[in-house]
Amino acid sequence: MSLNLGPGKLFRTASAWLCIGMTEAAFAQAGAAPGSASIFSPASTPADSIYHLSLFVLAICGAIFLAVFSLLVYSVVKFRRRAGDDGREPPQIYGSNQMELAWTVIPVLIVVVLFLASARVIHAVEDARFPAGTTEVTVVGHQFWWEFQYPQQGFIAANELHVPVSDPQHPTPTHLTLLSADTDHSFWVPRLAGKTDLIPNRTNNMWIDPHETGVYVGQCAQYCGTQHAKMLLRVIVQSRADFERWVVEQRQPAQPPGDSVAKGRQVFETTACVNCHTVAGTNANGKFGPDLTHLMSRETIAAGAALNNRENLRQWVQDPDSFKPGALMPAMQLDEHDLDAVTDYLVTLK
Ligand code: HEC
Ligand SMILES: [Cu+2]
Repeated sequence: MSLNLGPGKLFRTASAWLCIGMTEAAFAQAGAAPGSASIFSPASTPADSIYHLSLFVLAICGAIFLAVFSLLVYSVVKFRRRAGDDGREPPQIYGSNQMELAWTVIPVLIVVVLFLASARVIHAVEDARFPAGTTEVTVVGHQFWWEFQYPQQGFIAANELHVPVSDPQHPTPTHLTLLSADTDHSFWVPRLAGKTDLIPNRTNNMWIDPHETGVYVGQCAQYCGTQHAKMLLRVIVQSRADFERWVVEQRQPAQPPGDSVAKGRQVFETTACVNCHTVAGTNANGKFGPDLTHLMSRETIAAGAALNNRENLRQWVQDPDSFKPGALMPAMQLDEHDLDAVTDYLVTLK
């Protein structure tokens, strides 16, 4: 048997494992070019505070490790067994007040320092005040996708959270209210903030103020069922103008589709799709699955499990399990003709 592991492959395997939460690997699998998910490149105030706190804690722990490890190595080497030892026990020391005091007081001081440093960051992040113009988004965790409600603007999106960029001089943060429709989830975009859980019958909060435009990837960080690992999320940070443009588009009801897709629309509206999905401006007003009004404005479907294109949409409707085994959308058992028609209709939902 030959083990085919060149150094390049070993390195790639090791770095893939190092990817925080494997999010990057999961996105790479879906074929969508991911941004970084590294906690070491914060791009928003809460993530930045946490990053600096971690460096501080790491430095203190590193110093403790070095001190203890050097003493250990020193003792092991210095007092090792040598040829010609007489085999007697060394002198035993009992009740040294100095030693007892030293190893009680120093650790207590270290813990107090770590506690105060952490409390400061928790206070700064949790008790932040929000300037006028803060964007409000209510995030609802579902098995296994994200619902994003924009109450100020009055529309609902899914899986890809759009927010305006925030200039550190004049911050325009986004405040997130976190709810859950079923079980525990956790909202985590490593470059933007720490994790916060979404818990049924409880309201949690967090905020982000991304300093640069771009795509930030994250995922559900709390095991919530079989497809938890494919409950990915993307935050699309846009300039104020681009964000406003996106909001205007999202607020529109679905464009009335042309006659060419009338058949597909009819299939959609006369099957169970409408019980689970909303398409604004039609009789489809289900809430169990993602809002499809502007389906085609998303780059991925099924919470990042696949790229959003015609082929994947068709396959998704035919058999969601082929992307996400255990996803809560049933295979709809449409015949080939209806499947094509409904896919034609879906791709008009711009
Ligand atoms: C029992 C409820 C249910 C029915 C019926 C249903 N869906 Fe879904 N659908 C879901 C759920 C739940 C998801 C999210 C799955 C996930 O990402 O884990 C979903 C996801 C989707 C998506 C991907 C949306 C996105 O942005 O990620 C599309 C497209 C879709 N459904 C189309 C349809 C069509 C077309 C029909 C009818 C032929 C249909 N669905 C019937 C529940 C349903
Ligand atoms: Cu989850």
